[in-house]
Amino acid sequence: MNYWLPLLLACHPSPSDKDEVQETGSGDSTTDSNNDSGDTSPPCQDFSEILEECEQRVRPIEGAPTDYYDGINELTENLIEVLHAKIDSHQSRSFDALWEVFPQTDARDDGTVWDVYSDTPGSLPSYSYEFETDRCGNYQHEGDCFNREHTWPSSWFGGGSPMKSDLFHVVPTDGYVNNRRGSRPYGVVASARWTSDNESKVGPSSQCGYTREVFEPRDDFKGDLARGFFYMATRYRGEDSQWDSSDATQGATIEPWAEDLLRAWHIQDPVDLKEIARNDAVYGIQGNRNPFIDHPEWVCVISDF
Ligand SMILES: [Ca+2]
Ligand SMILES: [Ca+2]
Repeated sequence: MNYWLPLLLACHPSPSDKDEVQETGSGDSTTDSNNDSGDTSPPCQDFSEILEECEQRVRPIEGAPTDYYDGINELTENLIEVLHAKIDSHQSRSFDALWEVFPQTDARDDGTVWDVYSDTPGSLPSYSYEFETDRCGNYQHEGDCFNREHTWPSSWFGGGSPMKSDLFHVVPTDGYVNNRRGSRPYGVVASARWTSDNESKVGPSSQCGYTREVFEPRDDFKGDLARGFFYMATRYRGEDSQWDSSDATQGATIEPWAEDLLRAWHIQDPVDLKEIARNDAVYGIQGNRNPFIDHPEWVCVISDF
């Protein structure tokens, strides 16, 4: 289906002549400026204002399934634990099988692959893929083929099952862009060192408290990817003893800077029809749901992923 996505406000500063933002040194995400020392670099990005608006701006979805969440609501004590128990023990497919199920979960209206690293909502993308014939394989350039992207990078969870093939975080994306992302955390790029055809970016982070390289997806998909992270933190909560840490995560928990970022993206890019359809499709395959697509308002209630 085609639909209009809301025009999203990009609220990050546009750096002019500096490639790198300055370290704040404090790691304090409430700092909103590092400009008091007389340098001319743009202020680092801070999300504290938008995060305060979570409950006002994130509204419940009309028509969300009720049977699945029987007895669970935003007043439920230990909501994240209760949701963990609800979505745990899903029916896992093999990693190989994902090639076969992607047409059910990630097809555009015209039957091509809906790749969030190349899609350009509202206009024709510069390339598109057929599910059967465009699987990677080798690639040298953007547009060569698609593969299976772990949006929560596999090195962060040790590559094991069932995480490796959990469709709530594995999506078909261009192989070359996937490779440029590597296992960088998602973030907001201060000054792009590389930009994909759909303006996904790689470069140093502009966020207060984190200045290393990040991958910034297109605005239209920031919320989608954030809700995938909230699913992962909930589904695998307490089952992460074999997981590695990363700059953005410790086991299945999300580090404060990354959690601020993902919560902001959740607010800025609300649940849309693409995600609702995908949640239903994955439910048909795995037997579990992403609660934060059905109930985005629950993200505001949970204090720590
Ligand atoms: Ca979106
Ligand atoms: Ca956390």
